[in-house]
Amino acid sequence: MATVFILNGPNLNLLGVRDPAVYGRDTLGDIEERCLRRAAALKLEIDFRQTNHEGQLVDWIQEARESADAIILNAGAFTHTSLAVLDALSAADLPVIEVHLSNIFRRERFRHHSYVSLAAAGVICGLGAQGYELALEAVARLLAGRTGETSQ
Ligand code: CA2
Repeated sequence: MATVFILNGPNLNLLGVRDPAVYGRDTLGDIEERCLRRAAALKLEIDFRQTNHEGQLVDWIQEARESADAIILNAGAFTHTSLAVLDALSAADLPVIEVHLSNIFRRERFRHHSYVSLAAAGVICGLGAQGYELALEAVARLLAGRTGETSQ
C-alpha cells in the first residue's frame, strides 16, 4: 500500500482554538481523523505530523524520500519564507500536493507567494479541512497514473 506523508507546519497545532473565521472549527486532530477515513477508502496509508520547527520539517521531507510515495504539505508560514523547505521538496523527487485551509490569495500580499508551489504538482487552498481530503484523492490519482492503473 502506498504511504503518504501529511506534513503540517507552524501554529497549525492551534487550529480550533483561535481564528475559526479564517481557519474553520476543526482541530488538527479532527483533520487527521478525516484524512485517516479518506485514506482507508482510497487504500492509502498516511503518516500525519505537525511541527513548529523548520529544520524538523526539512528532516521529515528528507525522510519521505526514503519512506513515502507522496507528500501532502501545509507548510504554514514557512510556505512564504522557506527556501530550505523548497530545496528539500525538490530533492525528495516525490509528488507533492500543497494545501492551505484559507484562500491565501484573498489575504495579505505576503501570503500570495509560495516557495512550496514551485515543487508542487498541485495546490488546494481556501476549502478548509476538506482540502486535505481532496489532496488525498489527487495523490491517489497521481500514483495510480504512475503505475498505469486506471483512476476513477
Ligand atoms: O491557510 C493555511 O492553511 C495557512 O497555511 C495557515 C498558516 C498561514 O501562515 C498561511 O499563510 C496559510 C498559519 C497557520 C496558523 O494557524 C492558526 C490557527 C489558529 C490560531 C492561530 C493560528
